[in-house]
Amino acid sequence: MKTFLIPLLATLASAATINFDSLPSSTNVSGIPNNAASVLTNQLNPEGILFGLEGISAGVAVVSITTFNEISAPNVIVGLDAAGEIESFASSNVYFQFVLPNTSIPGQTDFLSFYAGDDCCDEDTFEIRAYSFTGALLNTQTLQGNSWQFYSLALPGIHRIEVDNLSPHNAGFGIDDISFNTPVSAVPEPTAITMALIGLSWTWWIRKR
Ligand SMILES: [Ca+2]
Ligand SMILES: [Ca+2]
Ligand SMILES: [Ca+2]
Repeated sequence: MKTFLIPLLATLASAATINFDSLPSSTNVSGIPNNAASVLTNQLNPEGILFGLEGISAGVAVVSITTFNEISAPNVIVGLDAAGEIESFASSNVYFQFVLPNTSIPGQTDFLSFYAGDDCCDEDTFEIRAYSFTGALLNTQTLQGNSWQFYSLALPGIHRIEVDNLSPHNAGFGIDDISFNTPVSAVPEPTAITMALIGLSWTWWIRKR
């Protein structure tokens, strides 16, 4: 019974939360991260998430900065620019996208949530945009406040996220506790395409007769 149940359960989508707390971190929040191992690009590929955007962002850095009062301590992530630097005091935009876990096949999820901001000192404003695999804009949310802002989106086909920092570029923000349902392939199944083609040729053949 057990051996039957496990594969069955494994096929159901489950939400994973990434809190970044056991990962190597940097302690600076401007310039090149002071621990190269803190830079994340494809290291969380087994979870189905990649950070950065080609030509725009070299990924994110895991940082430990106590003044942010992390959602989960001690770490949050901050954005990197194209050159791999953190713009003035944790101000770079954050980009990430989903893949089918353990592959480079583009993925999509139907549920995502995370916290953005910091619980300190200033007001932060974000425009958070969600895109489909084909690049269609699925959803835009503007979040603003002095403390951590909670973002949540339940929608089929979420492939890529942009967290656009609209605050003055010294206000600083982190992202923490990213949760999402296990990504599935965003690319149409080759078998589905083949079946559709077979169906079309069959119709054409019947009509020709
Ligand atoms: Ca954390
Ligand atoms: Ca704040
Ligand atoms: Ca801030």
